[in-house]
Amino acid sequence: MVNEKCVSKYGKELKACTDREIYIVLLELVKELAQEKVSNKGKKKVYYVSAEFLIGKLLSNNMINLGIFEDVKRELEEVGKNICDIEEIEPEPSLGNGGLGRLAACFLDSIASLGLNGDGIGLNYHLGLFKQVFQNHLQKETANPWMEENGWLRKTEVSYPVEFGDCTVISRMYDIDVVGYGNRTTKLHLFDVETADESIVTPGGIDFDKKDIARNLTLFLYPDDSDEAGRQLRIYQQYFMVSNAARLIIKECREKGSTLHDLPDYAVIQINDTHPTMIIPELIRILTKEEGFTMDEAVEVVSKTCAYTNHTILAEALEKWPMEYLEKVVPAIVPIIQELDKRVRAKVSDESTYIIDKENLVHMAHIDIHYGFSVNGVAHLHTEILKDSELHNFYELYPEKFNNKTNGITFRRWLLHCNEELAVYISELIGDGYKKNAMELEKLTQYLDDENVLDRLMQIKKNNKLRLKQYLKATQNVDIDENSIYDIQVKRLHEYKRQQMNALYVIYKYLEIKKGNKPKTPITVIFGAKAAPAYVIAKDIIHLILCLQELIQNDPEVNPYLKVVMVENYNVSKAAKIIPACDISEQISLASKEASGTGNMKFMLNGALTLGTMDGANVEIAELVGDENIYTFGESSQDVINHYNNHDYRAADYYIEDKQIKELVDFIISSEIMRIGDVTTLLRLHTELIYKDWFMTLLDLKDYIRTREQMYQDYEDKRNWARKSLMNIAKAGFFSSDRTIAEYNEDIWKLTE
Ligand code: 26V
Repeated sequence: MVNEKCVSKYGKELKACTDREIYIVLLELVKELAQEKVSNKGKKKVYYVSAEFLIGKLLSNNMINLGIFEDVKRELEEVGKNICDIEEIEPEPSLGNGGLGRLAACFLDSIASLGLNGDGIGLNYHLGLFKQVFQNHLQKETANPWMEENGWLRKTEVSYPVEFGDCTVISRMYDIDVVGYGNRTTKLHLFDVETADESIVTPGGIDFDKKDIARNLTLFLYPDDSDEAGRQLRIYQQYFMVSNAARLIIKECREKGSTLHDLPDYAVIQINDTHPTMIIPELIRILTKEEGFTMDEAVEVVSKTCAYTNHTILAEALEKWPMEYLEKVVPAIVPIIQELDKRVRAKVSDESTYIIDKENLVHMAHIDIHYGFSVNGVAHLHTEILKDSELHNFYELYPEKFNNKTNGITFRRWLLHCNEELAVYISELIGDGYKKNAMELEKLTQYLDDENVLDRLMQIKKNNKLRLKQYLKATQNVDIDENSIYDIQVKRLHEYKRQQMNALYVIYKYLEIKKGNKPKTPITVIFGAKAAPAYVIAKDIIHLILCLQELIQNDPEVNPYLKVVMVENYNVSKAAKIIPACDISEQISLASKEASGTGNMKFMLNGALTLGTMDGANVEIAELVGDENIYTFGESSQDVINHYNNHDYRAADYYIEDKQIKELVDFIISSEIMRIGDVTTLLRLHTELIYKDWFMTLLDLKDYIRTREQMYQDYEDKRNWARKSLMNIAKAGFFSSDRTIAEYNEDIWKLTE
């Protein structure tokens, strides 16, 4: 199959082709095959509108879903080529930041795999999220160009003018085919401006003229918003996305025979977090200004079409835009937003639910909740917190709108592709059925006491650890020991995720080893995280971790027993190499703060044991695997919420009253670390931890250390550890995004065919 293509494209046999040539041939082959697949052409369609789609590399995943991966791999092997080398050629699209964007990508895979009628709509950021490099133990951001002449994007005929207050730009839609597992596809529509210009970015950095909208609009995901121009640019981006989305949706529905008065029979719009919220006033604007609707009619139709997903309770992440920004950037929808606010005021007395507040800030989530028909959280606990506290006043108004959809992940990418050896072995044990029906993984529980199976499982883990070791050697020139415990925390950097608590544990262990208390099995602590460019404390935490990495690396007394590795530029491709190799999955957010987490599910599916707080989906993992197969610690979400309400957490009390805590925190400014790192940065972090510590690191530190120590001790009983690992794999079926999407469809979208 591949050989023929090589001959016809390059006039030479597969074995004579370079890896790049093979990559291009495979890309074209997959694109052809994808186009032959059918999309669901049902009457009603879901439009998943999202500022992020963290799709990752597509080649191998698409080949798996097309059912040609094995054949291609074999054909390459026969002439001495390796599919992994070909995979390395593909650039990773960097169209997302973290969980929210990766979730959107998993959802597209599941929508296609379940044969549902649904497309994604987003933006085509030329430089995506920044690329992270480490310099002098600090994060530095550079541009991350990922588009190539030969790529997945297909230019379409679709193009619209988008009017802002001070300019009009012309859009262009590009499509990526999303291949499902089976014979269906859907599309990811990415809008771009024709005038985007990468040359306005400073070489080697991420600075650009934030006011040159026609050129900068689709350059970066999350441009720095620490100044006014940056914040306004986000509004330009968001409106550009939803204006195009609204046009496309109306066009498609009309083509199918909709009068638009029956729009909810043809379309359901899932608003992924608040970034696409302006689609509500924009649709109302179009219907009233161009389609002859009365305001009442337009409001009713749009409210029955839009559904909102909330992904965070962090106050600083809930978008509120100053009215004056909207007046400048998107004046056309301002009267609509004012009208929507007026209608809320006419029927509701509770000021906390108003759209426009006393300071003239527009609360985007409030638009979604009043004028959408569904509000969902992303894990059971998260939804309960929304109902009980964060959105309680809205819940009282509209209890029927609230529902939970616990997140999921696609097993095609996060097991079949990233851990082929395990997937093949699972098939050997329980057949292939689990690939379509993930709940069949439960059949693995019959092997819980089968020593051969447990040994094989540990051997597969070891092989994955070896592969990661080789990868880190090749990419970062670090040596890790495949016989050590791989203890891993990879996710965006945020204080609530508490990478700093993990770092304090590393300090603890370092000091213990210095005292002569050596661990039985050496420990490798792996971090991977990007910090938002303007988030100072997050960058300080990266600095501390990089300093610890160096300190330990250069200390011969400690380095045989402990190693710290911070993986540079953590992304989807790196995740696929890291996760299968993990023994211990760090999910240590401050309880109540992590809406769900999805990394926790990926690690579990690949046989890692969770060390976590009772937060987000960890709670559901704990319920599924049982107490003996997970390690939980820390105060409960209710306790934490009480601390916030009572203002009774003072980090300084923990620091002053507990000698051990003081010793660990003070090590941040010890001469050992200060010699390696930057004094100002380290002092700032030290002060922050003692006098602010908004996310209560010190609250759970002792319990964390205790639980982590227990885990290392339990690791020594290899068989029992393997048993726990098997139990985690067996119970992971619930977290398939196929299940999540089936629930969205059942309860919210109600697609008829
Ligand atoms: C965004 C930002 C942006 C500016 C800086 C501070 C900040 C803090 C948090 C956020 C979160 C944005 C929403 C988000 O990504 N939520 C994640 O969604 C995942 C999918 O539902 C979920 O698994 C994660 O728990 C949740 O954090």
